[in-house]
Amino acid sequence: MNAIETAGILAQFEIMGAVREVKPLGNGLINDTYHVVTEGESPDYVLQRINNAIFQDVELLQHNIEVVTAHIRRKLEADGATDIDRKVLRFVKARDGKTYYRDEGGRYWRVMVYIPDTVTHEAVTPESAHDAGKAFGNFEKMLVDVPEALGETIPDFHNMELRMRQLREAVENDAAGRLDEVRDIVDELERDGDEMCQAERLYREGRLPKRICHCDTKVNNMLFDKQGQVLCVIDLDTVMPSFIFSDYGDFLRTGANFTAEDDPDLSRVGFNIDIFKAFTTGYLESAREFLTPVEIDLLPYAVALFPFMQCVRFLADYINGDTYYKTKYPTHNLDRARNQLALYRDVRRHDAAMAAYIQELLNN
Ligand code: GN1
Ligand code: MG
Repeated sequence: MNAIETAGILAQFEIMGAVREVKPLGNGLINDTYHVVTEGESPDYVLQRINNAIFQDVELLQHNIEVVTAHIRRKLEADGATDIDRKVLRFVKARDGKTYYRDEGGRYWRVMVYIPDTVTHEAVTPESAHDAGKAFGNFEKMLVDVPEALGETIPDFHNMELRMRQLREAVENDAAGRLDEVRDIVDELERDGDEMCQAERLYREGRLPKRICHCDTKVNNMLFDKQGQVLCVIDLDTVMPSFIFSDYGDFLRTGANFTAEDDPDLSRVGFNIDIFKAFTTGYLESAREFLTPVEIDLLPYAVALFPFMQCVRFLADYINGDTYYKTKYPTHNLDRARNQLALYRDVRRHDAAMAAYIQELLNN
């Protein structure tokens, strides 16, 4: 993006101070993000292009984010918190009063105030896993009484029944002629599919709530201060109503795998119970006071659900001929699917150990 272009976009927002420099920020895969450095005492800003191919309803997306950040801000104020502008994001209004701007090319932009002197982590350690569990649990806790209904920024994002239907459709069509090669995986997924869809059934029976969740709980979606204290949770595009399993289970899917989700060497795939313990300890420190007994009982299910769901999604994409996920080589999605299946199996071997650990935490 050139300087004239950015200047034109920034001019649409009520920012203070003269812009000195605009440079790329972070390593997000979805949106384009820039750090806007200003002269003198004015705050710096973050400029983001919202990927509206993935988030198709930007109005709804920004509405969710406005409601959530305003609610968190009120909670922090009521608690007498200090440094509130470092603990919740602040979005800058565009000239028309909205928190986003659509340019002539149909691209969507938003601006937030940059929080200086922060640190992010890429690697999950027992310590950062504990802090992440506590931070994401606290995020959910602050949002249990959001006064307005929020929408799903990606409809049915973590709906396991939908993901099974998509797999069955892929199998039916066999668009890329790859089905024969993956029959054994499809059969294994079908064997456990019903069990993995229990959250949707419990929801229909009124026994499981949806709450406002983050739905992208990675360790790099938290900001820490220079002393190592968690400041806030960021990357709020997927904040939407979901089962709390989304936040709890998806963190462990990546954080507690001994290797990357696309490692083709399955001997390296496995469930790291130490990360599970640290994350669960932190999560329950902040979340146990609002979770229902059904939600708590199903935490081990949530740990299994996410590698299972991700296997279904990768495999369906492989059968469809790689239309959703970016791939680097022809069997990339297949390697990912096998990796997630291996993780799923290993998680299931820890069902009893996970339940026992959670019980131990509740007894203390
Ligand atoms: C996608 O792009 P990334 O890594 O943030 C996907 C997640 C998957 C993940 C698997 C919108 O997220 O749901 O878990 O890939 N996001 C979307 O690597 O589909
Ligand atoms: Mg991110």
